[in-house]
Amino acid sequence: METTLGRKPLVRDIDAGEAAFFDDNGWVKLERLISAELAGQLLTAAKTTMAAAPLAQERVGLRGRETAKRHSGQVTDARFWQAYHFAARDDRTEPFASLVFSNEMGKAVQTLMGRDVAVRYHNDLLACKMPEGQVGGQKTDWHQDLAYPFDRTGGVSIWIALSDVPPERGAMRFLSGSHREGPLGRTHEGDRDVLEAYPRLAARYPLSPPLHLRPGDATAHKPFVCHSAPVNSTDEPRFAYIIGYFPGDTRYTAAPNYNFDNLGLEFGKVIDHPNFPVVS
Ligand SMILES: O=C(O)CCC(=O)C(=O)O
Repeated sequence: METTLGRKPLVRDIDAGEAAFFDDNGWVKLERLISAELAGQLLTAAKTTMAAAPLAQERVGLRGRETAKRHSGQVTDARFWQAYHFAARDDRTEPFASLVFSNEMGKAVQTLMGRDVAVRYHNDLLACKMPEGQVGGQKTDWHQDLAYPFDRTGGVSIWIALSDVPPERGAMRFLSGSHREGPLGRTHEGDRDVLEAYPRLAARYPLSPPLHLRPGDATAHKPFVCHSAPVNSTDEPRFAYIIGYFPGDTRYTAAPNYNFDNLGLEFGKVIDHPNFPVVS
């Protein structure tokens, strides 16, 4: 696919130091993963897309991911951000689609996965954390990314700053190394977040430093690393684009999930469906 950026690489390579840091800590900051120019184009497209879409009346928290499909084409109130799903997969909006399905992104993710397996697209999401007090302006609770019908871990989430994201605009924090705990439950869907449910985590794993992400900077994280984000205490929205990938040999557990139900996937078989294309 061509973009207005022509044939320039859309995503830079991941170096060995970054891959090793990711493996140890469960997250890594990737400066200038994409160019500031591409981030600017994505920001313009994000603003246009979200301004044109109605705000769904129903609030959709993490629990509400199951209902997110009904909100396709709408902005949803996910409490800790305003969300717009699948700008790349369903709308094929550029330059989202070119970036998400690019071989270069696939290669970068494969380096982070550290396995010689195909990389499959999982999802893409615009996550606009609004200033505190507005719809979608709450803090992101401490959680792991657990709600998927995968028989294995090994996925990678790429979180790209489209606008300037200093710590006080809601940059993510991680408990470095906490991915080694394994699954700690879907605690963010109860009354307590994962840190409240497992207070020992705070003593066991160092809190990542406050991050300042400039447009085009990104973080990558593993599904089991505990992560959160503070409220956006500035008066500008925080625009992030989150893209998920999973290992191509992942088998289907048939756990209910709006994004996988009713696709004809078979329990125990490799997830192989046009909604989850191999990108590398
Ligand atoms: O952007 C945030 O506030 C949190 C993002 C997150 O939880 C994720 O990408 O898994």
